[in-house]
Amino acid sequence: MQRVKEAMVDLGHISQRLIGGDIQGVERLTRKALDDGIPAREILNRGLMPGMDEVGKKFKENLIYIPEVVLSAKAMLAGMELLRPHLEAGRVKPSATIVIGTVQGDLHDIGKNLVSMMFKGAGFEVVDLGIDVSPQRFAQEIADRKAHILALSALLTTSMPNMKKTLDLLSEMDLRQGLIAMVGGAPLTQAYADEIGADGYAHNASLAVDKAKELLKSRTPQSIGG
Ligand code: B12
Repeated sequence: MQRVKEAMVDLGHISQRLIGGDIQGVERLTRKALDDGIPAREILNRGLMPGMDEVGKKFKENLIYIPEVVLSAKAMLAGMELLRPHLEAGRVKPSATIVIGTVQGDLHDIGKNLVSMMFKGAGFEVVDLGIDVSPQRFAQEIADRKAHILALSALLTTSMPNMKKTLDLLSEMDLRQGLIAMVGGAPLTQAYADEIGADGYAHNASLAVDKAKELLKSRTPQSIGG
């Protein structure tokens, strides 16, 4: 008897589940999409991300409130967790060490986690310090790990100044020389990055990888594998 093939997951349904804060639904459909052979990046870019964008819009317009956003964020993180091994696959010998974290006063970590995953996928050694990271902690880790790149994330206009505080402390401690400082997060701009003396800014996780490679290449042509 001929078997009827089950339909492939519609990635729009993942977005809808995410907007509805349905953690299990997002997990189930993400798993199914992977089983269907849909590439992890496509699931991320056409399923999870548009859902989170919509959540952001609704939150801004006061159509939903913090408890709903928390559920959607949890659903996003649950989906990302399933994609993680695929996004990080194909690791080669680490070409550089990156210390990454969300700056002090800021608890947003979805974007930072994505950037971190993409960096790992590109073969970098990533030390993720998490959220609400003080300038002192960043400085300590940069020194201890002999990191090549510092990647700072901020989602709040009120926490953005802590990026500058971190960079200023690194300069004071003589840790800024040779270190590439990258910044990112929804409210950031290239102009702000320039203003605080960062070396690089990127609008999303894929561009963050390109930027990191470009900056490394310009500093030490032989240190990066491409
Ligand atoms: C989810 C969310 C939350 C969740 C966070 C859960 C979590 N685990 O992260 C919760 C509910 C906890 C939350 C809390 C709050 N939030 Co909130 N939140 C959001 C929301 C809806 C989505 C953010 C997100 O995850 N986007 C998806 C990711 C993938 O995108 P991303 O973070 O921008 O990251 C990408 C790029 O920016 C870039 N990137 C990110 N980091 C880096 C780093 C580097 C180095 C590089 C190169 C690139 C890079 O690459 C990423 C991937 O492509 C935004 C709305 C929005 N439009 O951003 C509001 C938003 C950021 N929140 C906001 C506010 C006000 C708050 C609260 C103050 C609310 C309150 N009254 O309590 C608190 C603050 C808590 C705190 N101290 O941090 C405001 C900020 C406004 C402002 N001008 O500062 C926003 C913009 C909503 C709004 N329009 O009002 N929030």
